[in-house]
Formats: sequence, C-alpha cells, structure tokens
Amino acid sequence: MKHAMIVATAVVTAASAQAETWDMPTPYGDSTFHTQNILTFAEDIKKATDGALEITVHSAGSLIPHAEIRNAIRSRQVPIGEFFLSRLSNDDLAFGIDSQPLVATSYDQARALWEAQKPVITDLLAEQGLMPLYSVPWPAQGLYTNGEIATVEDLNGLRFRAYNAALEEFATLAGAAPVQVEASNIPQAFSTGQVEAMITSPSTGVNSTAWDFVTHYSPINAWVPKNIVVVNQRVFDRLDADIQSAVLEAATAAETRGWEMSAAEATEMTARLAENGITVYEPSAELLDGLKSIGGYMLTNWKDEASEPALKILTDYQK
Ligand code: PCA
Repeated sequence: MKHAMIVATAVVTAASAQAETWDMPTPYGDSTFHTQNILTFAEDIKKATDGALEITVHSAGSLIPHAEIRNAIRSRQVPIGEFFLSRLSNDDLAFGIDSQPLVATSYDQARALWEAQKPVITDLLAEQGLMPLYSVPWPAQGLYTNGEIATVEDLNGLRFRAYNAALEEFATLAGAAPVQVEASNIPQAFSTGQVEAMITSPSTGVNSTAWDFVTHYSPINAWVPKNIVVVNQRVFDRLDADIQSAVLEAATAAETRGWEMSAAEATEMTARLAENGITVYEPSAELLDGLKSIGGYMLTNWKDEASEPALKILTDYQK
C-alpha cells in the first residue's frame, strides 16, 4: 500500500514538471470565428499532448492591446499570439499586400496570394525571432454606410473607420476622414459619432451589430485580409519534439478549418446583416470604377515603395 502511494505521487510529479501553460493574446472577441478557431486549436494541442501544453486564450485585446501583440511575442512576454497581418506593413510592405484593394478579392486568389506571401513573410518574421503557425482570411471586405453609396464621391467627407495604413490611405483617397478604431470598439465609435462609415467583413459587421448604427451594406469584395498566429521561435525550439509536432499539426488543421469557416461566414453573415434589417445592395458600375482607380493608384505607390521581397510576392502571385 505504502509502495503504491509513492509510485502514484512520483507519476503526478513527473507530469506536472513537464506541463506548460501558454498565455495567448488575441485582438478579436469570443464570438469572432477566428477566436473560435483558436479555441479549437488550443483544445487540439491539449488533447494531443495529454495536457503537457495548455494554451489560455485572452481574446479582445484583454491581456495585450492589438498594437502590442507582435512585440510581446518577440520579447517573450507571451510565447504565442494572433494579430492582423497587414498591421506589420510598416516593417515591410510584404506584410500588407493582402490589404491592397482589388489585388486578391476571392478565396482562390487569396489562397494563391498567401502561397506567394508565406515564404517571404516567414523569412521576415524569422529575422524577428518569430515563426508563423497559420494564417486565416476574413471574408472579403464590404462597405457599411447610412444610405446607399452610388459613387466614390458619395464617401466624401465621411468619418471613416480604419484598421490599418492601407485602409487609412484608401479612405483619404476617397475624400473621407479616416479614424483608427479597433474592432471591439466599433459600436462605441459609431454611437459617439467618432465614425459614420466603415469597410470590413460581414463577420465583423455582425459581431459588432452593425444594424444598430448603419442602414446599408454593399459586398464590394475589395480585398481579403488575413489574421496570423505566430509563436516565439526560441520558446518553440525548447519544446520536446513530440509537443512541437502536436503544435504544428494543430496549426495545419486550424488553417484548413479557418479557411472553411471564413467561406461559410461570408454567406451566412451577409444573410444575417439582411435579416437584421440592413439593406444589402450590389455595388454600381460607377462605384466599382471608382474603387478600381483608387486601387490602381495605391498599387502603383505600393510598388514604388516595396522591398525586393515584397515585389517578389506580387510577381509570383501574378504568374
Ligand atoms: N475584421 C477586422 C479586420 C478585417 C475584418 O474583417 C476588423 O474590422 O478590424
């Protein structure tokens, strides 16, 4: 009896000595499909490692604000995290190509763009001691306003919610006034009059109950931007080989699942906007022409300023 108890204690000690818990900051709320996907990713890892690696997800910027997440992973304040990939376009324009208007507007194009982008940003992130685990797109970005927008000129003077540098540039070129607002603060920004229009996915429209503050939505499908999940390389390297494999396998599964969730959301969440009273209308030819000329102008600027690796993404993608 005594002998058996000692054995049991030893087993418990060995298991807890190995167990590790990672805090994972993410920018978006719990109802966001990206967050749901991350929760499954965390469960998969816990199961596959028998609890040796557990990930605690801190959503909606609750642990680390969105703008700080990359640096927090880099400095090993946290081992892992999620952020909006094109927010790193200040480091290198290679990170922002998925948020350039009309470069990739469907899931097929987004996938081809990601295939061209992945090796390049993997190298760039490695220079910062970071390793990408997987990336998942938002549904194509649409236009939310009060009243129908017939031409780009109708955007003139509107206070426009932005989430990155490209959208800020876009809004400015459309004659609107961009204001940076995190996704979790959208309802408040509209209700206080800080902003009165936005471009985002039907998912974010539904998650922020857009029908409370706008009347119209047009699926202009302007670009298909991505979130990325990144781990600190040194922290990853320290893991036992079988745990590393479990993380990589869960990441591959999360990428596949996430792209499927995104495509399903594109349809379902657009329908949800309409069910809640938003008028969903196809963009006019004039509006699309206006978007094209802004997109063309932005891409010319982008090419002028892009690094060699960034330009390589575009050439590989356009092949
Ligand atoms: N939702 C996020 C990023 C793109 C999207 O569809 C947001 O609006 O902040």
